[in-house]
Amino acid sequence: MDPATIEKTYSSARDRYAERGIDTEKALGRLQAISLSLHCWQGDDVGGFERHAGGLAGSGLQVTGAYPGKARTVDELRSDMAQAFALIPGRHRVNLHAMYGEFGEKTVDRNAIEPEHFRGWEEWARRQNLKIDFNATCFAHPKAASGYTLSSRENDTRKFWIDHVKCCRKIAASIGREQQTACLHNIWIPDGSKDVPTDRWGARALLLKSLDEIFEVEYSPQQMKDSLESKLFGIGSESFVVGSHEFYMGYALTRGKIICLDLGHFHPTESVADKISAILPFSGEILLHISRGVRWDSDHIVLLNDEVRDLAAEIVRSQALDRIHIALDYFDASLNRIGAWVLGARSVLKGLLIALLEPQEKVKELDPGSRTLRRLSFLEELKTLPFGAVWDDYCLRNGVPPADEWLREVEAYERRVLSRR
Ligand code: RNT
Ligand code: ZN
Repeated sequence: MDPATIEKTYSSARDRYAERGIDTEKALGRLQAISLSLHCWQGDDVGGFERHAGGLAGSGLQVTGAYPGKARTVDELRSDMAQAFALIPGRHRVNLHAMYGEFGEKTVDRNAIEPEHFRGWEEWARRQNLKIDFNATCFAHPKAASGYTLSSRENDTRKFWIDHVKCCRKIAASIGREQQTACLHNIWIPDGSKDVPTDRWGARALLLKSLDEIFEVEYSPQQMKDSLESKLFGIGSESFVVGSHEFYMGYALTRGKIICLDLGHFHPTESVADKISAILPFSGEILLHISRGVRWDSDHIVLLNDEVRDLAAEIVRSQALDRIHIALDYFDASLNRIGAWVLGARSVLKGLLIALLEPQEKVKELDPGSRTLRRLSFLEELKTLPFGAVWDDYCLRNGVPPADEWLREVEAYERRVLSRR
């Protein structure tokens, strides 16, 4: 598509929206201010760069597919991520996991990792004008093979993971200090039981104790913020997950921590969009892991589906863009991994654009039950407005390919770089 056509189409789209009282320029300005946190782990199937990588056994995570060209080194991963960022409009963040440190020839166990192991990432991020978020890696390790980490009954194992998370928070704070804006540190643990447990209380009491010990060390929220990610079940933890939604809700709200809601971590018909207005009155912020579960928490690439649209609409209607951190979380190894990042990120941004193109006052006025038919009709009408033309113009302004033209660049990169791996 040539720029002149995009601009022309945009200008007629702008008029269509204006007729409905919607200012497309304002919406684009707001979209420009949103940063997504792009998960590095899509680039190498949650592998990491440790010398003794543990594999995902016992983690409840499954990556399927064997598409060639995955990143094998930190340089390859950075190059792949830079390529992805070049095709996503806007300024975004990079989400790291502790297993992606640069440990050189040494074996550095998880309870000994230091800020220095992430300096390379910091330098790269600075050059790329990206901010960093961070995650403790409480899986893919022999000490996580039992399926229990922070709630392990074995004191040594529990202590090991407590120390690991303490190291990670220190790293996050150091990153935040360097980048002069908070680094979000998320904790997800696989802990749980495949079959009927008999002591749910015991495991949860241990998790509570471990978390309290971890958070004894305080950091400035200007440097780092903590979030806790709940889950309903995992492969191998079907009967019991220690860090369930209720557990972390209680914990986060009583300790002033952020709750992380992953779209794949709830009952399939449960709406994460609905949870926002239920949590924000009690909590300053929320972290979202945008994912797409197909029949289970399968971590498929995010698409612009109803779930994403509903979630984006709810974020915007809540006037909570500054209180909600949006991260992506999926891993598909069956296709070009850079394309997976780009497609997912662009889909989320499109969802947000659609939400920003909603006339807020007007839709609120239509909320009363007596106006249901008018409300539904209006929302249906909004769906047919030409948001694609606004999106393409946004891409143009951001110097990234419009429509599906980014695909050509992903394919060229595959021929030029990935196919040689
Ligand atoms: C697992 C959680 C968690 C992980 C990443 C790798 O079910 O969603 O967020 O996907 O930390
Ligand atoms: Zn997640």
